[in-house]
Amino acid sequence: LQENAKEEITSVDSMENLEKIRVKYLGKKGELTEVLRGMGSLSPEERPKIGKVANEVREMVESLLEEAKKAMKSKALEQQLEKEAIDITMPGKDVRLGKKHPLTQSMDELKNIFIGMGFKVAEGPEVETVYYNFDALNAAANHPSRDMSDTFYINKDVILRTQTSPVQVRVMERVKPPIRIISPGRCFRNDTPDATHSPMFHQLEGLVIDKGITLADLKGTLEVFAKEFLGSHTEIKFRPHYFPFTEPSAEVDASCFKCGGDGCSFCKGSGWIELLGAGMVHPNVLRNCGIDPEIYSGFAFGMGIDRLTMLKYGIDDIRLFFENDLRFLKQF
Ligand code: FA5
Repeated sequence: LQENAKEEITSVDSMENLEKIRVKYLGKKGELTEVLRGMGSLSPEERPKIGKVANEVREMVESLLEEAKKAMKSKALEQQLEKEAIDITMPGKDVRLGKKHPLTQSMDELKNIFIGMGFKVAEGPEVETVYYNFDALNAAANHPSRDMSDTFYINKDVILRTQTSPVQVRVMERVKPPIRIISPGRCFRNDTPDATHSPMFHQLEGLVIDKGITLADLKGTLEVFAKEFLGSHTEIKFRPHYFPFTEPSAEVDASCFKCGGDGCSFCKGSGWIELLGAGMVHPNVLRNCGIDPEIYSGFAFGMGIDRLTMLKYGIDDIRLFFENDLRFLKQF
């Protein structure tokens, strides 16, 4: 019986069959159980001898079963591990890293340049009132930029801001001079999209108010900005201009760093590129904000971030920024 059991157990091939063997020998009607049950009919002398042998056989069969069970379990585990093994020598899949949008990169860079000069960053709402966007900025009641064809009106008093200049007013109303802030953000104009116009674009406003601020301070600040953003060989020049909220006002051009002044598609052969609008804050604007123009003076400037970024990277169409074409975005 022991020999048979041993042979069957060692050649078993599944848990199910192992269980069958256990039942066959040790189950209620098992062969060994029968033997143990038959002990009653044995003589008192035979009983302990046979009993001892039968118990030994039972222990033996039990331990064989246990061993076989263990072996089968570890074999199954091994097979599973082999099946699910990972070949760590295989080359990995590319992890594609996301990047900041080129406009966000420009904005970060611009912020760093001005923060380095002691400016703080201020924010204002994109949905703005006519008062902050036009009236407080000294824009005449019939100024053409107020027209529906230039400005998106929500209602007669509320618009999408056409410039970041209203943030100047909001800051001056709230903060006593000295003031030194920049304000980057989105602006909206009812412009037909083309290579250099988008109905949604980005500006960065700058404002400095203190005692004794002059045009020379404006010039020095913008020179540092232009050299840092476009390259140390960059020069700037001021052209007289008109803005309702500055007096005097200027448009500021940079020497065309793309061609070193020889003329190229960016400066159309002139050697200069328009960068931004700027000027000394108009006394009326200071008064509108409760600042005495007899005591304080200041300058302001506003630049188009989209156009500056186009210039810096040689991008020839503003619409590329907003089409989310990865082939374009991946290059920055
Ligand atoms: C202004 O908006 C003035 N607020 C700037 C200013 C601030 C002057 C402080 C003086 C003192 P302007 O309308 O020129 O100025 O616009 C400034 C810049 O915004 C332009 O040079 C251009 O780069 C950008 N811009 C204007 N309209 C669009 C548009 N539709 N798409 C892309 N960029 C635009």
